[in-house]
Amino acid sequence: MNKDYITLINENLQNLYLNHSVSDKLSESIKYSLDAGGKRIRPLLLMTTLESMGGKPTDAISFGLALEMIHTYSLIHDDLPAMDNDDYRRGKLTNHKVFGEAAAILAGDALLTDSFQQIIISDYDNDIKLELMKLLVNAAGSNGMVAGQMLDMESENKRISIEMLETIHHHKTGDLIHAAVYAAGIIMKSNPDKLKLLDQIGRNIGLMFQIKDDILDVEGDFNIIGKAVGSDIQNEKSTYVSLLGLDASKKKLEEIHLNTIQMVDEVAVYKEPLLELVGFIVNRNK
Ligand code: GRG
Repeated sequence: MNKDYITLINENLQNLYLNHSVSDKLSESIKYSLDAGGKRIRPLLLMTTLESMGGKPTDAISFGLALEMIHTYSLIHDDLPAMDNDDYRRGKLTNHKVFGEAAAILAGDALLTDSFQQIIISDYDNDIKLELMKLLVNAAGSNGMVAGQMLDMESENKRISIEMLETIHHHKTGDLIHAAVYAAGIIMKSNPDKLKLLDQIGRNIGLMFQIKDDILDVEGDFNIIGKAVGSDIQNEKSTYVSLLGLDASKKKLEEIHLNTIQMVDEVAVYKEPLLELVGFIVNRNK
C-alpha cells in the first residue's frame, strides 16, 4: 500500500472545504467525517490500478476524491438512527452524535452533491468526464449503492439466500469499489478486452472486501477496527459468515483472491502495486 498516495489523497481532501464559509456548522460536520481516519481504499485502488496499468496515478485524484466523498456520505447516513444507529465509526463518535441528526443528514447530502463538482472541474477530457459521470451515477444511485442499502434494510431479521446476499453486496459495497478499478480503464482509454478484465477485477475486489468485512465482524478487535464487533450477529444480519460459516467464507475469499491474481497478471504492466493492495484488502485487520 503506497503511503505517498494516502498522503496525497488526505491533503486534497483536507483542502476541499477550507474556504467554505456559508455555513460553518455544515463545513465542520463534513470535515469531521472526511478527516476521521478512513483507509481511503477507493481512491487508493484507483491510483494503484492506474500505476499497474502504466498510467499516471495523479490522474486519479479528481475521481478518487469524488469516490471518497460519496463513500463518506454513505457512512454518515448509514450510521443514522433511522439506519444502523451506530455511535462509533473509525473509533470516533459518529457524525450525528457530534453534530446532531439534521446536520449529519445535510453533511451527507452536501458530500454527495459536491462529489460531481470534482469531475466537472477536473482536467479530464470531456468524453472521459462523461464516462466517469455515468460510472459514478450507476455505482452510487438507485441501481447501485443506494439500492443495495435498501435491499439490505429489507432483509434485516430474515434468513436470505446466498444469491440475495451477493446481490446486496454487489450493489451496497461492490459498486463503488468496482467503479474505482474500472475508472482506471476509462481514464486510460483502455481497449474493450482490458476494460472487461478491469470489470471482473473490480467485481472480485468488491466481493473480497465484503467477505473480509463479515469475517472481521466475527474475528476483529474493536480497538483496531474502531466499531462494534459482533454487531451483525446481534442485529441478526445475514452475512457470508452466517450463511456459509467461517471456514467456507475464508476458503471463498482465498479462491477469489487467486482468480484475481491471475487477471491482474493478464492486464497489468506492473502487477506488484495492485497485487500488494489486493493482498492488503484480503489480509487487513480493520
Ligand atoms: C446510506 C445510501 C447509504 C448507503 C450506505 C456502504 C454503505 C451503504 C454502508 C456501510 C455499511 C457497511 C459498514 C458496510 C460494510 C462494508 C463497508 C462499506 C465498510 C466501510 O468501508 P471502509 O472499510 O471504511 O473502506 P473506512 O472507514 O476505511 O473509510
